[in-house]
Parts: sequence; structure tokens; C-alpha cells
Amino acid sequence: MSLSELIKSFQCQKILKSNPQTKSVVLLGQISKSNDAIITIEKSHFVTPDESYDVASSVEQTLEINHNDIYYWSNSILKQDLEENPGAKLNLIYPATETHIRKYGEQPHHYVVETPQMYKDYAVPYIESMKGDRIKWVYNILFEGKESETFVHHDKDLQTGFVLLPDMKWDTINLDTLYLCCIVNRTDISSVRDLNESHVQWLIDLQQRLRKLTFEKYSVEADQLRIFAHYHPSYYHFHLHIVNIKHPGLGNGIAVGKAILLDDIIENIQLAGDYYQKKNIGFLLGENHGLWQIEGYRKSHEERQ
Ligand code: M7G
Repeated sequence: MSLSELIKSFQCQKILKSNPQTKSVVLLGQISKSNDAIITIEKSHFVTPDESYDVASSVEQTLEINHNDIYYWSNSILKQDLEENPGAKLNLIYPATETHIRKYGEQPHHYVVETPQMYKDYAVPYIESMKGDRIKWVYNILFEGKESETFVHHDKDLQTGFVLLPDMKWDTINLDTLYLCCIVNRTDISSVRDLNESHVQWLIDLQQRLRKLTFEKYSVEADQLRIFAHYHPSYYHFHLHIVNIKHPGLGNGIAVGKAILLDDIIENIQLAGDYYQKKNIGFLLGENHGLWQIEGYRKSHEERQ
């Protein structure tokens, strides 16, 4: 079935999330009887408006709500088109797994400080259980040519190479919300916890190349980009987020307690090669997350409170 057919068959059952600030909703529903689906709809930002923005032709209809003295307010319908000025971005996950449903659902969060012992005892086995099918999309990109028509760059060296491509969070139109993803070819790094002094020069070179490639393709300067990794990431195969600094991100993806700048990662392992093996790492953990569901992990956190 095509995406538009899948959307037409979607039967909404629950609002997982609704955020007036990011103007987005996440809906849980079913497409076929036994398969769950998640649809995210995010209203699009203006396509980089400048002083030539033509209000008269951009605003198709207005319905005045009221006016008072010199103040007027109204509802409006803006002109939009799919190619260059879409009204919204829609993502579908189908079939959605239990892990997806838990991830996208509204949930209380906790600030957790993960010690190296908690990592070793509970996170490592959890991470191993989250590989396989869950990161199939990563292997599809790296080794099966999936999404290759969108690649900004593909260096196939198995040790130092990577793919740089548009992240599925980006509409690929609006440079203000530019969001790229760099997935490394090597399969031996699950997260920052696996990085040490042997990776310093590789990461320095990688960052430089990412900045250069992004500038060449999109004319966005190096100092207009935030390049960072997540801890914990949703997918345990090392990757980096390359995002326009104008973009505040959806959810907490760019906030402290989730994002770690690549510059900080490099400097930390330059200062101490085993920094990420020894460090307590503080981050926000949702109650639906698999790690929170592990009793020992949760208890270790509670004992430290
Ligand atoms: P993360 O830190 O593991 O997860 O980053 P999170 O940010 O979703 O919590 C993974 C990144 O890969 C995210 O920015 C996703 O939007 C992006 N991503 C995920 N998938 C399944 C795909 C995909 O199939 N294609 C592309 N291009 N990006 C994806």
C-alpha cells in the first residue's frame, strides 16, 4: 500500500501527544486489525521568509475574530503547496511496535544519574536486546542502498566511513529546520559509552567533514550548526545529529539531559581517554522507557536519591 492509502485506512484510537508549542500531534491507531500505527503531524514553519514575503498573496482567506482601537486579530488560511510550501509534515510508523508506542506516549520523566556500574549491570544487556530488528533501518541505509537517493555523502570505508543524509525529522525544504543525520559505518559503537581515546582523531576529522559537506550542499555555515549525540539514544548504533541552531527541535531532543555536543565529547575523551567509561551520566528517562522498566536499574537510581 502507498503512504496515502495507508493514511486513508488509519483509524485513530488515542492521542498519544499534543503540543501547542511545536504545533504537533502524535496519534495511535490501527491500519489493519492486528497492526498498530503511529502518525505524527507537525505544522510546518514558514519557508525561510524574508523582506520579499508577499503577505497579500500568501494569505488566502481571513476571518476576523475581533478588533479594538488599533488592534485586529483573525484566523487565516495560508496558501500552501506540496513541493515548496507544505502546510504540515506527516510521519507514519507502521507496523508500530510496543517500544514505539511507549516512546511516543505522554509520560512522567525522571532525572537519572547513571553510574558505570548501572550501565554495566543493566544498560549493556538492555542495549544488546535493542539491536537486531530495531536498527534494521540503519543497516538498510548503510549496506542496502535504502534512501541512497537522498544521501549528502557516503564514504564506504568500513572503519572510518559514514553516511550523511536528511533525518526523517526534516521536511528537506526549510533550511531553518535543517536536520541531518550522520550514521557511521562501523558497528562496534553503541553510544558515547563506547568512545575512548582511540576515537579522538576520527571524531575530529568526522566533525570537520560534516561541517564542510553541509556547507557545500546547503550553504549553512559551520557556526550555524549544532552537532551532537543523544544519551541514551533511541537506536544503539553510533550516529550524530546535525541541526540548524535556529531549530529548537521537537520534544527534548536538543535539551541538556539528552543531547551532548560532539565538541564536548571530543574534548572529554582528549582529557581522559576513559571518560565515558568512568563517568556518571545524568539524563532524562521517561517511565515508559525500557531502562525504567528494569527493576535493578530503577532501584539503583532510587538508592542514589
Ligand atoms: P536517536 O537519538 O537514536 O533517537 O536518533 P531519537 O532522536 O528519535 O530519540 C535517531 C535519529 O535518526 C533521529 O533523529 C530520527 O529522526 C532519525 N531516524 C530514525 N529512523 C527510523 C530514520 C529513518 O528510517 N531514516 C532517516 N533518514 N532517519 C531516521
